[in-house]
Formats: sequence, structure tokens, C-alpha cells
Amino acid sequence: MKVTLRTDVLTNNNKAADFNRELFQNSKTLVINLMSSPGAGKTTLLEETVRELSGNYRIAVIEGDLATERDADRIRAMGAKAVQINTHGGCHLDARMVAAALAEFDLDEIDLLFIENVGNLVCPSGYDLGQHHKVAVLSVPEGNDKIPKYPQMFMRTELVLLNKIDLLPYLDFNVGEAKKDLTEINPQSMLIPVSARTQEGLYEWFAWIEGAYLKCVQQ
Ligand SMILES: Nc1nc2c(ncn2[C@@H]2O[C@H](COP(=O)(O)OP(=O)(O)OP(=O)(O)O)[C@@H](O)[C@H]2O)c(=O)[nH]1
Ligand SMILES: [Mg+2]
Repeated sequence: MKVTLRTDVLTNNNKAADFNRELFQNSKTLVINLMSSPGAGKTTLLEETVRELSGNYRIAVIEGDLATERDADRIRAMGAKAVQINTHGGCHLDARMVAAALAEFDLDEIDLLFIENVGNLVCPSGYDLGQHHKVAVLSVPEGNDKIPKYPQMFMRTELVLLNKIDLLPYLDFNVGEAKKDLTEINPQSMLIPVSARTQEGLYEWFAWIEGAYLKCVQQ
């Protein structure tokens, strides 16, 4: 399926998001918009996800960064197709950038598309990319105050991956407190503690993806 962009799609974020959404629905591609502070572990989690799920699913990734192809190269090294978007200073991806990147894919050949947003806990949460799900990654070294201090991110995401739990013995992060803070801000959101380094908890993330994929193809 070849993607042709209309002019209005390139000038209006919400129109572009609706355009993307329709493409994703038509091709039955599950799309997850992954957001976090810089360095929380988005790319590492995606590397592990590609490693685990690429036997059963056709996976592709759109990488958003201010500069470099580094994250896309890391995903390609795992054997998945990756397209890098460079925002040249922009602090988030918008739906028009994603729409333009979709021209590089054949969505009919992709089951799971992950969009790794620009590392930033503020701007990315405000932009609809047409995704099915928004997922936030929070990491243990960032500290317990991030959920209450950056509520917009956690209000708008339905799952939080608490990454780097292998570092819990060395830092004062309190997982129970994080769960309580999240429930106060967004009672519908789930928190899954994981370590992309040791693999702990990742099976729960993979099961969540598989459940979301089943719902997506049954719609
Ligand atoms: N200890 C530990 N380190 C981790 C874990 N996950 C990622 N890291 C390390 O954290 C650093 C940043 O990881 P990335 O995956 O590049 O983070 P990112 O969120 O993609 O970063 P940006 O794309 O720059 O926003 C790397 O040195 C990783 O090896 C983890 O579970 N535990
Ligand atoms: Mg990254």
C-alpha cells in the first residue's frame, strides 16, 4: 500500500493524526507511541522487544531524535526496519512527521509499529500521532517525584513501564509510592516494573503488547 499525502495532512496535526489512524486501522497495524525523559531506556526496551517478538510479529520502528541515526541503527542491528526522523531542535514528534515517514513503509507488511518519541517528559504528550496506545517509560534513577511533577504525561498514557528496576537496591526509589501517585493522577493507567538490562518483568510488557495486538486486529 503506497501512502500519498494530501496538502491538509501536512498543515494540520489533528488531520494528520486522523490520516495516520485510518491507515493503521486499514492495515491492522498496532501502533504504540513510546515516550519518556532522555535516557529512560526506550531504545533498549525496543531492542529487547524486537528480540523477543520478531519471531511471531513483523515489527517496524520510527525513531524520533533531534539529531543522528543512532537509535534507528540500534534497531536495524536487531533485524527490524527502522526509519529515523530528525527534528533539528524540535522537542517532540508530530503527526505530520509520522505521516511523511509512513511513505517509507508498506503498512500491510507490518503487525507492530513502535514510535519512539523524542526524549522529553513534557512536549510529546500533547501530540496525537494517530497511535492506538501511548506508553510512558519512567526509570528508577529519575526519582519518585516525576509522576506528580509531570502530570500531563502520566494523565495521557495508559501504561507506565518503570524501567531500570535492577538499580532499585542502590537508589531510594519507592515503587509503591509511584503506583499510588499514578493511581491518583490516572486511575486507569497500569504500571509494570521492568529491567531492560536483566529482562525482569519484560514478559508482562510482551503480554500487554500481544493483548493489544489481538484487540487491534479484531476491530
Ligand atoms: N541499569 C540499567 N540500565 C539501562 C536499562 N535500560 C537502559 N539502560 C541504559 O540506559 C541508557 C539509556 O538507554 P536508552 O535505551 O538509549 O534510552 P532512551 O530512552 O532511548 O534515550 P533517548 O533516545 O536519548 O531519549 C543506556 O546506557 C542503557 O544501556 C535498565 O533496565 N537498567
Ligand atoms: Mg532512544
